[in-house]
Amino acid sequence: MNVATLVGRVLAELGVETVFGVVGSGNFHVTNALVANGARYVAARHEGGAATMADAYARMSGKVGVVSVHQGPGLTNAMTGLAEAAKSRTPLIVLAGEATQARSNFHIDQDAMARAVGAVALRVGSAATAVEDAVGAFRAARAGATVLLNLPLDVQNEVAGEGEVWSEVWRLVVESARLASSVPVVGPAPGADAVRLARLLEGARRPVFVAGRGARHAGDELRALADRAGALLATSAVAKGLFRGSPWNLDVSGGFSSPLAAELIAGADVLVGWGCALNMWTTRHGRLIGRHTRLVQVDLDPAAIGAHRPVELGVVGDTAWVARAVEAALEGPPAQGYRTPELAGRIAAQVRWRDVPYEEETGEGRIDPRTLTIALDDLLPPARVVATDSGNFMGYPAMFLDVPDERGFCFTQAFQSVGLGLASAIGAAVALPDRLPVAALGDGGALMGIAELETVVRLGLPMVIVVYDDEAYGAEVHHFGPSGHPLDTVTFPPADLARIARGYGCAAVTVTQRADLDAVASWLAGPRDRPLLVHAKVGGGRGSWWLEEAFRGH
Ligand SMILES: Cc1ncc(C[n+]2csc(CCOP(=O)(O)OP(=O)(O)O)c2C)c(N)n1
Ligand SMILES: [Mg+2]
Repeated sequence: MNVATLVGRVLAELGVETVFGVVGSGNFHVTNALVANGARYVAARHEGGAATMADAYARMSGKVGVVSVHQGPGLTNAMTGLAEAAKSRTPLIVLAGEATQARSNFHIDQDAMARAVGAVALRVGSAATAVEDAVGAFRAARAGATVLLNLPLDVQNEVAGEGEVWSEVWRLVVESARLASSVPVVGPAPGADAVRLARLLEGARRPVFVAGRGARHAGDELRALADRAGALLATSAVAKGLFRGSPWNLDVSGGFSSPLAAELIAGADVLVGWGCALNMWTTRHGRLIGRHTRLVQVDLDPAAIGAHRPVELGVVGDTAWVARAVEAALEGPPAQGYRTPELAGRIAAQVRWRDVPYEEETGEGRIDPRTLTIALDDLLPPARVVATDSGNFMGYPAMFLDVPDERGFCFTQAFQSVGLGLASAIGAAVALPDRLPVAALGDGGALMGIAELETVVRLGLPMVIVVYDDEAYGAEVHHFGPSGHPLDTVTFPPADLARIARGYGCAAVTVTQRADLDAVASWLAGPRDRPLLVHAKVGGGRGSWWLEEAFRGH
């Protein structure tokens, strides 16, 4: 067995079930070894797509994502997806061939590439260390790193011993399997800080919890604690869906908040961020935090406490564990807190965006994106996973599409790259085969990532791809247009996206008014044997109201 084969086998033994990639000579053996040992290989058409699929897969499955690429250009093509994964601390391993000879056409400084985007660069050093190196990469990923595991071409071909190597593998496998189990990682004991938080909550009249990525596993614990403390529940965008079904759910805190949600979050007297950075997005640059709101942050990472804004109290520890500790420390009967009967009625009637009245702007061959999205929300089955691309349109799916839980929304937006949405939806679909995958894209992002449409068709994914087509980079149009700048660089002639999609093997419909969505209902009725692309010609007259917020962040 050579080293490449050994590394693939070790990763399969560690529980890697799915690997995304584009195979060339430098990652051929490692990928085949994964497959030979039971992993599913998903061929992407571009490494940027492969990396994003693996990222989305990891987020939605809770498992380590693995992407396999050729040395040099295979890795450079993957970089945007890797930057997104690293910024989101997605547990991900990139298996990349590595040309160590400086004169090779494929040679680049791969370590520097990885470091530049916040990934950790590791290497399989020799046949003697191959098992340890592979396990080390898996463990680093498991702990929340995006890891580049370089596979130098000469080392790949070394012969790896069998006997003693395998006993070492099994020892490490058992150890790592423990790490990989679904038990949340536990940080230092919260102790006195948890008690302080309990006292703060006991004194609170209007507590609000905002849960972020670091609390996606802690929904039950946070609901239980919120019930005791009388708190309202919200999430950052990446944790959307976590509190679905609770009558006290305000949905997303930040630019996507409905007017009522924003009012109630800003009205909190104690606001606790759970595994949530409390960054400019989640707080609308601080405007969702009232002048007298006492701010608390709970995070596994001590460096995250107060990183974006000063907090009165920081509690270091796993969010589920801290929530349980705080609940145990609470004294007295459950408090009413923010949860008045009057407020329950207002939340039920007004907290959803679709219940906020608007003046419809459908006409002249273009559908209002709000009307479109609300209609889709009614048509699409609840068991869905929604992935969005970036752009002006992005707020519509984020605000008007309901999702069943925290695995219903795949938001690969830490790097704010356009073009990742379709691949995100593929990774999410592979992770959650029992749900209807929905990709929400702008025309710009759709055309940037369109190579993966063939992947959707080839995999037979029953995906609904909604393209909000304004024939423009709408984000730029709405940002620069009002000041009178020329917009020729950011506007495009019409493209027949439905026809393009049919060329890839999709079913497709062009939508300019509500009635055109009947075709979506027919597709949903079955057999759903090919994906459906909904080419929605949306009105481009106005920027979405959250966009202004986005540009403040530049
Ligand atoms: C890779 C990348 N290139 C460029 C940008 C800048 N940018 C932000 S939004 C946007 C427009 C996207 O257009 P589209 O997908 O049609 O969405 P729209 O804004 O029109 O709704 C661009 C080019 C970016 N964020 N990422
Ligand atoms: Mg557009």
